[in-house]
Amino acid sequence: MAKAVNAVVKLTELINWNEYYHTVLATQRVPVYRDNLVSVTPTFNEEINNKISLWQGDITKLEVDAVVTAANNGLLGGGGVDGAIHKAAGPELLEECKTLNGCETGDAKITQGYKLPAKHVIHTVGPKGEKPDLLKAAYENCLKLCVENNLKTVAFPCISTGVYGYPQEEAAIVAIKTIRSFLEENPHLIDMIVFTVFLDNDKLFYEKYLQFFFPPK
Ligand code: AR6
Repeated sequence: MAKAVNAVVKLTELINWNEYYHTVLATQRVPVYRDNLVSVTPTFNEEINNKISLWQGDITKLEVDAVVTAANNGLLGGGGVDGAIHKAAGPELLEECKTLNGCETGDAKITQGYKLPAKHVIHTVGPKGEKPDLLKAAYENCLKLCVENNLKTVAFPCISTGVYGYPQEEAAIVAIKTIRSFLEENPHLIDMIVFTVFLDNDKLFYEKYLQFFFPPK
């Protein structure tokens, strides 16, 4: 039977990065050509690899503690992933956003999830164009909010890579590298981080760089 279009996607339906590598990528592993990514090559860490997932789809469908949205400084709605999240969450989300007094670039704020399957929405504002420090700060501040609010599962979209024009490949590197550092420093604070990709080429970039920053066995 075909799945309903509005079906909620539970985390139990997703596979973690270890499984993804050994099944989906089994016959089509992508070599990483760039050797200037970090001074030290990351090592295999099974616990950390089990805490991340690469998933292609509509983030509004995910049943997680928090979904991250890529908003603008006003936090009053927009297009892209933010438009989709506001549409799916319903008008109460905008009402709560009006009380937040906007958000600085690189910072993040939290609200309820309303009609979304996700309990909360974390609103972050990524940089316009390639500004790695601000993009890194956006990911870090979202994770900080997760920790402060005891949220254990979170899904990120590819922040800044749509309307804000951050080059997709460079943004994937920053996102993955930042999450690897966070999980290494805080191995027990988060249970699952979902890298949610919407576009096919983002999926390829994430497959490529996850292999480098989260090397499987
Ligand atoms: N689920 C997952 N990812 C999505 C979805 C979705 N439903 N829809 C789009 N994406 P963008 P930005 C991907 O433009 O570049 C807004 O108007 C999309 O393919 O949403 O940070 C805000 O109000 C891309 O990979 O965010 C701001 O003004 C990624 O989400 C501005 O856009 C981010 O693209 C923010 O621009």
